Amino acid sequence: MYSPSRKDFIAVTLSDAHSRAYNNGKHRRQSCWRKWKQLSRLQRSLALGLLALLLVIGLLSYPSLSHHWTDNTVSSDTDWLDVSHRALDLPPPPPPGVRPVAGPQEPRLPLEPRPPPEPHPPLEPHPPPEPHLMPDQGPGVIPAPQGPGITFLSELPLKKKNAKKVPLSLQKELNSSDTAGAEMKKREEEEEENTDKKMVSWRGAMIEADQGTDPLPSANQKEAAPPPDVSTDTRALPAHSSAARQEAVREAFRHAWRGYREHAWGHDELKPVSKSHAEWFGLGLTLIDALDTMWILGLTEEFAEAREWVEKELSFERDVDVNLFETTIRILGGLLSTYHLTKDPLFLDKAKDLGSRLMPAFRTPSKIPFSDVNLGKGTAHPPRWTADSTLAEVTSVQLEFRELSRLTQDPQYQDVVNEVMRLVHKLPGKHDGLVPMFINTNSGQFSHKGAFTLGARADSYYEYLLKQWIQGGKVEDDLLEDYLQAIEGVRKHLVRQTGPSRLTFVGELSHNRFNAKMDHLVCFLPGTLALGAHHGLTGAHMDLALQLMETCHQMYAQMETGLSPEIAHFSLQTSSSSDVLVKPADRHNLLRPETVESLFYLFRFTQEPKYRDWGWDILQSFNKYTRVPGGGYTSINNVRDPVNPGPRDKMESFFLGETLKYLFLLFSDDMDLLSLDKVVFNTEAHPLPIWTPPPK
Ligand code: DMJ
Repeated sequence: MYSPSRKDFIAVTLSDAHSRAYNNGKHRRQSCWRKWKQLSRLQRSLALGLLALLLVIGLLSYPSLSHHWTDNTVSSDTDWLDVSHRALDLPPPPPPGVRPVAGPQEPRLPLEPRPPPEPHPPLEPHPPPEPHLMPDQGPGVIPAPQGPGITFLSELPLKKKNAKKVPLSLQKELNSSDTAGAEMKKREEEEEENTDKKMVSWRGAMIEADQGTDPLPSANQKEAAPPPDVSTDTRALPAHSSAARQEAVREAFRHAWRGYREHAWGHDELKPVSKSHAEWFGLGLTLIDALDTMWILGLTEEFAEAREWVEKELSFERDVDVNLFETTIRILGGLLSTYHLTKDPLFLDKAKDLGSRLMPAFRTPSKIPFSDVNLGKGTAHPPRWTADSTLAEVTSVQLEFRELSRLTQDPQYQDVVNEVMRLVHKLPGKHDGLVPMFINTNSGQFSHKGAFTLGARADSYYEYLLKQWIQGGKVEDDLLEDYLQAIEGVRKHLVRQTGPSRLTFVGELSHNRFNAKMDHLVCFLPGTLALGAHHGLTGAHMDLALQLMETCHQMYAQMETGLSPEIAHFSLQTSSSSDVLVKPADRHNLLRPETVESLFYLFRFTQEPKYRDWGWDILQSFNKYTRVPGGGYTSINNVRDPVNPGPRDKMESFFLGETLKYLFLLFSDDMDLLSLDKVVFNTEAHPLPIWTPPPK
């Protein structure tokens, strides 16, 4: 049986209403017509005439009314004198006499477009990408640097300005290859094109468009298309901000790494000018020396690729003679510090393997190690011409071997190096704590006595006295005693001031004759003295550190290239026109780290901005005179000749292991990043943990 639903009811109701309305309208139209017909002819004519008149008046008045309506529409926005503000999302300019909000110190602010979204804030190293690289949770171990993830800036083509400033000799190198020249030209054209795209002109001001935040290409992409020679875009960061400077260090590292990766991958050193490589030990020296720097700088892709090489390619089972000291500070130190930063057992395994292969060096009659050891054969020997070892070399492997023992719980490593320190501690022949430069591996006695320096062959002996004391929790009194005595010896016999400007420097002593000569290597000393003062030693050490820091700075600032020579001579005559003199044979610069190392320590302890500025100047000079187009930095022959500094075609591994690392740390605002209360840097800038002292 059918029963109407609610839907049916609504349909019926709607259709009734519709027909009612229709009928009503029809009815209304019919009654109007009837009424019109009932009017007289005169009445109808008057009504029609009136309608026509109204129509004419309406047509005549339309233009002025319509104009008036248009004006009214715009009047609410009359404050916007220039709609381009809106296009750029800018606030309207302030009325005359109103100061911009930013105040006088930022006069350009009203001309700037909106700040780019998230302008690269996370500039600190970021947590590791893989679980096996998680920071250590255990006691006494360095946590991986914390911080938000790094935003990699998109890389822009090499600035034309820079290209023009390339010194003549480097330009020659560039021009020597037609391909390279053509590439450079193409890059310049691309840059011009890019510049056009980047800029938006607004009332004469050139304003940057959005900043890119593209990540670096992956390792695979790199293989397919090697990245161009580019400079990182730091324009979004305030000029001279520490973040911008850190970014500039990253950029320098990437540039150096690009050269190494393309022309020297897995080899010891890059020869950046000839775009080839050099071998010293055949152990990928630069790659390993640079591992922890990449980690600290947050260069995760580069680090991952290098790690893979260590895992798959690095083998110490080789018939190769290596220098005990260099291999220890650069390779063993690099592996140990990378292990501490990453907690990746790969690096500890490699360190153990290497450490055990270096042990034969200590099998000598005196227990003073030989300089060379064959990793594959397990044999060791002194240099061919002598039975002597260099003093700095045998006393600057201790931090690394002691740490290896702590990590492996195998005392053999620390036993051999502690024995060396014990022997040297009680050895006669020191001069108020100063030590000769050689020690005989047969007799265990100092040789070539009478010459004292804090430069080559002795430098890191002094450094490691203090640093071992700090590493061990400041309980090994013999180390401290030797260090304090040595610094007194330095003050008494080696410290002098120049005649003209009273610059304090550390000279040398040769059979009681003072020589006003200072190696650049000695510039580690301000940092070491400051570190000692920080750990509770006398303030007099800090005073000396500050004075020596000024001198090391002058060794750069007074050179035409802004780069220090390898050795400086100082004038003691007040009448002399210059404090710093450079002999022709000493004019080279090897991209050494000691001055920026000390700047890092002094900034950490004083917070004086000038130390950062000095470091920044040095980085600029490296970029101007040692940067090789296409990738890499080179040692140079002549720091006094800015037109032809004379590239040497060699990038030392310590440029990546030390120089750039210390520059990066110098510009870091995070004083807990590798805190100097928690880590001690070995002489190759590899941070190792300070041990928790045993309970007393
Ligand atoms: C580095 O290998 C080490 O810093 C060493 O102690 C001295 N020489 C170089 C850097 O100049």
